[in-house]
Amino acid sequence: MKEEKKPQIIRERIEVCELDRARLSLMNPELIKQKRENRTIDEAAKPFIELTMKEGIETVWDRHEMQQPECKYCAAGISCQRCAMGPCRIIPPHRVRGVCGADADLIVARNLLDQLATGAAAHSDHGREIVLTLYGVGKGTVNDYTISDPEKMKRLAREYGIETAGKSERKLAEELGLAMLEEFGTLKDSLRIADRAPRATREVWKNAGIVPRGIDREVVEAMHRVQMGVAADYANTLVHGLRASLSDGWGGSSLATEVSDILFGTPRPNESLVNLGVVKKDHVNISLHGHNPMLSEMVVKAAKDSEIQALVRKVGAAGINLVGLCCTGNELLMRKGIPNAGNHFNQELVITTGALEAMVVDYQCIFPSLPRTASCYHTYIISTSPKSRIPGSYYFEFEPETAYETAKAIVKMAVENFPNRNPDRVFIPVEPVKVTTGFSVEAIRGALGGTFKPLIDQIASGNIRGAVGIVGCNNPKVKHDYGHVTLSKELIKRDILCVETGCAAIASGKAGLLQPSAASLAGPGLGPVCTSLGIPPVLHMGSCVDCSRILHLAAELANALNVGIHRLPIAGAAPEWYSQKAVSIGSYFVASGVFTVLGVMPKISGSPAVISLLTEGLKGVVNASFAVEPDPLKAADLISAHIERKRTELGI
Ligand code: SF4
Ligand code: MSK
Repeated sequence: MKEEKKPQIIRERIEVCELDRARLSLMNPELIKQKRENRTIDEAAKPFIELTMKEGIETVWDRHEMQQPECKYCAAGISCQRCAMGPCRIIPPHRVRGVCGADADLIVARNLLDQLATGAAAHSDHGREIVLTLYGVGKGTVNDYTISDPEKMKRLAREYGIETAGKSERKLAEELGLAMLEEFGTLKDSLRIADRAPRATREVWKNAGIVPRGIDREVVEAMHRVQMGVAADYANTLVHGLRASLSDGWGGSSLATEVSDILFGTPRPNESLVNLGVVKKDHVNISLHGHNPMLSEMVVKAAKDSEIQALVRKVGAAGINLVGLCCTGNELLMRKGIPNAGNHFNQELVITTGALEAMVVDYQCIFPSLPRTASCYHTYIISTSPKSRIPGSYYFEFEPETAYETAKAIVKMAVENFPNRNPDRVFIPVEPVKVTTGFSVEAIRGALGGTFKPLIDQIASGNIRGAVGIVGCNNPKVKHDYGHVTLSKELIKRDILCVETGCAAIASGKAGLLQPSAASLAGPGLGPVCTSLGIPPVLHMGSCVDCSRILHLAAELANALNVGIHRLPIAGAAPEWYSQKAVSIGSYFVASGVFTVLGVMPKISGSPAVISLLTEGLKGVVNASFAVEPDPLKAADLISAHIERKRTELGI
C-alpha cells in the first residue's frame, strides 16, 4: 500500500499566541472603536478588527503603527544598499552622492527598476509553472490535470503558428507548451504572444526601443543594470523598466492567464459570495490563499473525494467549505464560483473567526507572520511551495505530478483538525454579500452578443464615457478598501465602466458593486446599458496576473478601431497598491499607452527628475504617463478629464 503523504513541520510550530500585553493595556473601548473605524471601510471586517485589539492578536495595522515614523530617506527612495561600499543616503547639501558616485536620480531609478523587476519575475515565474504543467500534460508526465478548454488551446496554438489539424489534445498541449516555454528565453528578439498588441502600439515600442524580448532576459538585464557600476543614467535605467514590464504584462502574465484558462476553464459569469461571512460554523473550513491556481484546483477536487467525505461525517462536520483569499481566491471565484473571504487585509482576520481548520498557501502576498496569528487558534497554516516555505507552518511540497495526492493529504489534515476547534471561540457575526464574477475577455464578448461592437457603439454614443482598469492591493497607508470603493463608485457615477482585478475587485465585491443591481449606482448612461445586459457596472476580471485580460480587452477595442491603445478613452488606477508586482503592472499599463493613477506615492520623491520623467516625460516616449493622487475623488477627476480628452481627440 502506498504510504500516505505527511507534512514536514518547518521549525517548531508556534504553540502560544503571543499576546502583546503592553499594547493591550493601552487599549480602551474608545480607542478600539476609533481604530476599528480608521482601519477599514469593510463592515464585515470591523468586528474582527475589534476582536484582535481586545485579545491582543497582532495584525498588519499594528505592525504598521509600530514601524512609525518611517525613514524619510528610504521613503524618498534615496537610500541605497546595493553594494558593500554602502549603505549610502543622499542628504543635501553635503552628501549628494553615494560612495560610488551615484546621485539621487540614479539611486531612485535603480531602486524602482529593482522593484519592478521583482514584480515582473513573480508574475512570470508563476506563468512558467503553469506553462510547464501544460507541457507536462502534453508529454504525459502530468496526469492529474486535463485540458478544460480545448478550443482556447487551439486558438492559442494557431496564434503561435502551430498546425492544429489532425493533432490530439496531448500533442497540441506538448507543442504549445514548448512554444510558450521558449518565450521565457531563447535566441529570439520579440515575444510571439505580444503580437496581439495593436500594430500602432507595437510601433511605439519599436521606436522607443522597448519591444519585449525573452521574458527571463528582460528581468536578468534589469538585475544586471542595477549592479553597481552599470546603470549611470536614470532615464536609460527607467526605460528598460518599461521593457521589463512589457515582458510581464504581454508575456509572463498573459501566459499565466491563458494557460490557466486552458487547464482550468475560461471564466464565464457566475454568482457567488464574498467577505468574512463566507466561513461556515458547522463546516470544516479551508481557506486557499496566494496566487497560483494549480494546487487550489486540486483541493476543490480532493474535497469531493469519497474517503474525505466519509471522514467529514466521522468528525461530525456538515461538510467542507472552501473559501478563497487574495488572488488564488480570485481564480477560484472566477472559474468555480468558490466564495471568497476577502482581500489582502482579510487574511489574518479570517483566522479570528475561530472556525478555520486550515489555511493553504502557495505564494505571493502571504504574511510570513500567519503562523503566529494561527497559533492563537487551532488553525493549521499549510505551505506548499518550495519557494515559500514558511517557518511555523506545516509543509507539503507541491508538484504537478503528484497534485491530487498532495491535495487530498492536505484536505484530510484539515478535516482531522475539526475536533480541535474550540466552539466557544467561534465568531462569525456577519453575512456574506452576493457577487457576479467571471468576466474574462471571452465572457465580455459573449455578454455583448459575440462582438465588441455594441460596447464600442455605446462608448461612441457617449452612454459609456470610457473604461478604467482598477487593480492592486491593500496598503495600511490607505484605509482598507476606501481607495478602491470610493474610486469605483465615483467613476461609475460618471458613466465610466470599471474593470477590476485582484484585491481591488474583491473590495468592490464586498461593497456590493459586483452585483447587476449596482447599475442603480451608475450614471444615466452606463446604468441602463448594464441593466439591459444584466451585468454589474464593475466587472471582475480576475487575479493579479489577469491584469493581462485588461490589456487584451484594450487590444481588442484598439484593433477594432485600428488605433494604438493610447488613443482609447481608457485609464488605469491602483488606489491602494503595495506590491512590487503592482509596480510592474502600472508600468506595463503606461508602456502600453494607458494613463495610470497611483493612490500611494512610490519611493521616488527624492528625485524631481524621476518624478518629471514618470509624470510628463514618458508621454513623449509611450504616449502615456503616471499620476499620483491619494484622494480617490481627485483621482476620479484626473481620470475623467483624461477620458474626455481622449474622446475629443478621437472625435467622439
Ligand atoms: Fe552606495 Fe553606490 Fe554601493 Fe549604492 S551602489 S550602496 S550608492 S556605493
Ligand atoms: S493579491 S498583489 S495584494 S492585488 Fe494578488 Fe492583492 Fe496585490 Fe496581492
